Amino acid sequence: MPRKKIELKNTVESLSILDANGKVDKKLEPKLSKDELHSLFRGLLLARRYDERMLRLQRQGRIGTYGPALGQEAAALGPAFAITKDDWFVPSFREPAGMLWRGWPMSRLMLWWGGNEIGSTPPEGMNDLPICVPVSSQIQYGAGIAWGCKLDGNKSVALAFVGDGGTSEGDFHEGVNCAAAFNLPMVIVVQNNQWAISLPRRKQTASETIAQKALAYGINGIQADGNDILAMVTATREAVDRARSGGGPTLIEAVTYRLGVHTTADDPKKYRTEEEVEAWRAKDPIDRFWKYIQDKGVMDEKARETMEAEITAEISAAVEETESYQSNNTEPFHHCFEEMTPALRRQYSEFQAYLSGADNGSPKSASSSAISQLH
Ligand SMILES: Cc1ncc(C[n+]2csc(CCOP(=O)(O)OP(=O)(O)O)c2C)c(N)n1
Ligand SMILES: [Mg+2]
Repeated sequence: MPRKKIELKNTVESLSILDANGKVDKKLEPKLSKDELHSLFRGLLLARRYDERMLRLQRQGRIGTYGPALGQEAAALGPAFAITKDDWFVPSFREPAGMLWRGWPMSRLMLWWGGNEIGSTPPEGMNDLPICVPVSSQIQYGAGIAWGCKLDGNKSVALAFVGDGGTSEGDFHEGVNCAAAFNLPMVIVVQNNQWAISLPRRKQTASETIAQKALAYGINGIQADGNDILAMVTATREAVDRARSGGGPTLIEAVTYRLGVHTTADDPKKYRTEEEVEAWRAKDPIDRFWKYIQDKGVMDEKARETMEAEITAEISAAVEETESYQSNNTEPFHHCFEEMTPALRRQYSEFQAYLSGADNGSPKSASSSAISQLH
């Protein structure tokens, strides 16, 4: 038996199209119309300004905990852009850019972060799952949905997101292995933002890249610059085409960085340096795309000012809508099951008795503003 190199049929590449200075690699530049470039920029900016506003709302005590996605906008928006309405969008918690793109009302995302179940209701007609915090559960959901799509023969693809930390979970392995073994129409985007709370990427896995894990599963993998929206659109388009035409799943490692706190309950100064953050700030996904679209004549400073003003107004209207939402405190009972289970029905009537004060506990108002109810 000779000793020889095993040639694997799948490959792992790395892809970068727009560099940190906004300079494009002409050979790799995807074909996008001016309208598409304009709306992609708006999607990035909307997500950035939403994120900034959410952080302020939290600091003012007007929402609960918030997990910012600052710096990761392109890694979420590029993939969302590359799928259709009939494809499935399975987010974790750092994809507001993708969710807003898919039509989630901003006020609903705000309600979610305020702890209200209404925030888990997907936009009408969209195949979307809500924000989901259990790390790596998204890969199980995505594989299950992709399996359903394959059995139905409906040509839809499931796009699921997970973090670098999530790749160490059993759920990740089971989900990707299932998708690979059953050749399911699934695209897995790992947002490698270099940290899992305080654990750095280098301690997360001994693998040189996360993308190469694809090889062991027998699927294609690609490492894309996650701060380069053109690379993310291209990588996802290729993966979606492959999945839709029966070529199975793809693992996309989006190399990005969490510029902000893990959540508002975290202080990153305790575990990482300001120099590291600054080095990544120089690779900001929005700044480089802005240079690119200016060079292409898509937008100028004046058009951006108008866009900024529109976005500010849109966000303020969403805050107002969120804060005027009248909670009746019973949403969690209605949003888990199509029909309440007997145990839940019993708890529901006990809770109603509590709200009316009939149980001799502390009577509570059932109709103050949404935000005050959400803590
Ligand atoms: C199953 C599970 N275990 C632990 C947690 C607590 N937790 C929330 S986020 C997080 C780190 C996740 O890191 P990563 O996957 O890199 O995603 P990131 O937060 O960087 O986006 C942990 C441990 C959780 N939400 N779910
Ligand atoms: Mg991470």
